[in-house]
Amino acid sequence: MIVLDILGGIWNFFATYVLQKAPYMVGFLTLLGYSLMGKKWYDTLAGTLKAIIGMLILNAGSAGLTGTFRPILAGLRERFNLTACVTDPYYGQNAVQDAMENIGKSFADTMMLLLIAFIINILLVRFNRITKCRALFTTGHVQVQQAATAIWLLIFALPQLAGTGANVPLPMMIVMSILLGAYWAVGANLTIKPMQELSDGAGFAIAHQQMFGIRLGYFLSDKLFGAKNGKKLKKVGDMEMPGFFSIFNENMVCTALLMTAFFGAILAIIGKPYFVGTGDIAESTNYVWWCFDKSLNFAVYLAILQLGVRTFVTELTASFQGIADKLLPSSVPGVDCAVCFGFGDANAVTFGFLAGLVGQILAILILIFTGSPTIIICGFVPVFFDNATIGLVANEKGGLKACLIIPFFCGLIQVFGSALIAGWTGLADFGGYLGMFDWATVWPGFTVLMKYLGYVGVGLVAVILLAIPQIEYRMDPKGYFLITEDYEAYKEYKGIKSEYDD
Ligand code: ASC
Repeated sequence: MIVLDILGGIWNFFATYVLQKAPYMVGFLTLLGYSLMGKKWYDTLAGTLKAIIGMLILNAGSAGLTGTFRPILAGLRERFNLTACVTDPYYGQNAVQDAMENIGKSFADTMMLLLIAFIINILLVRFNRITKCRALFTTGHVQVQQAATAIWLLIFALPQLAGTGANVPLPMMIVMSILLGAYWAVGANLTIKPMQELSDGAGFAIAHQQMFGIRLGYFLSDKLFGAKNGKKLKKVGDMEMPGFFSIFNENMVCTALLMTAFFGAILAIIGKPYFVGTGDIAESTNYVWWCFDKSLNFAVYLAILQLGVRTFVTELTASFQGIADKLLPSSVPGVDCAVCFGFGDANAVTFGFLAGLVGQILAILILIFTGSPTIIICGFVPVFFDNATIGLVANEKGGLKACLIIPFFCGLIQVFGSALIAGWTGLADFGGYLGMFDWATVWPGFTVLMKYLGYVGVGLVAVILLAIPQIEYRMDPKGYFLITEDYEAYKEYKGIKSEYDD
């Protein structure tokens, strides 16, 4: 009994403070990796601390962005008295909790679900000579949000599995863990190629909420806008701006100017009285200057975020070699999408975001003017993190045009997809939905299959997911594992010459 209690205590501690908290999860993996490599204890300690601190810095940047700009976008809802559903992972999680309580279900099993799904992810990677999955999900906060949303979608699609009691019954837990675990392994795996190319083989994948979106954006950018007949691609970073416009070449300046224009417009629409009412500013505050200050802070948080990436990425990927050598062959860690903001053309982050914002705003106007029963308000997290990431990848593959056009369409899809699924499953009534790309496309698709085909649908979803890495593998059996094992050899094999080699 005592042993069990102690084990339970350790597990609880691990689940609460490590598994769910990306910085400590990254630190734990770094510690494990360096220990497996037999590094000196003080190097291991230093590396682990750097990884944790880097990730904490990244979080500070990300939280600063979200904390500053989320209230502004959400303010649009208040200002126009809309009963609208906000697309935001945190709002979405709260909405699920409220919705669960409303039908008398408890949310307490989420941690168990997370653990089982994580183990499935590990197993899929461990046996990757068969499964072809090469990426381990490490972003705990995202996993919690996804587990919450997936639970609701499954209860909606398969009410017979949900039972009548307060707890989620075992069969439902099993179905969910398999689907989620497979989604994590397969989704993160899909981002390996785009990320290795973007970062010139830094050795990470994205474990976030737009993994299918990244691969789709990568694919379409290449097909529609990619360099053809040896012509050089015109990327965001290649733009030669004349005269005044040359100041846009500087990332911080570009971000500051564009954000001032965009947020200035939104803040002008919302108006000062709203923010005086919320207590954000005093009556005497100069509103124009306040807006200017907010907009400049966008560039500040972005710079912080990039510093965080630089601090931790090398430690994590270098130490992960130990894990890949000893425990999970040919694998890479899956990390927060913001990590890729440290690579590629920095301005592509800003352009992708703004193009996505235009798409989302257009989609919202269409919803309003067509009298849609569900109105969406774009939350900051999906519109920024999804579209900036996809824009960055699109720019790398298809240049400036792709960087603007692909995120624009993603913006439309994020809003329409979220409106459909949140309205249909009833989450819109609770005020929020996760709203990120995969959860506005892939998961609604899964929900349709399961709702109409029942258990056959569940099987189909699992088969579809697991087939994806198999297909990718068969398209390039020689390069598939080489790309994670030895990127230089992969480049040689592919005849890729990267700009970093000069
Ligand atoms: C999310 C989420 C966040 C952000 C962050 C981006 O989905 O919940 O807090 O994106 O992970 O860095």
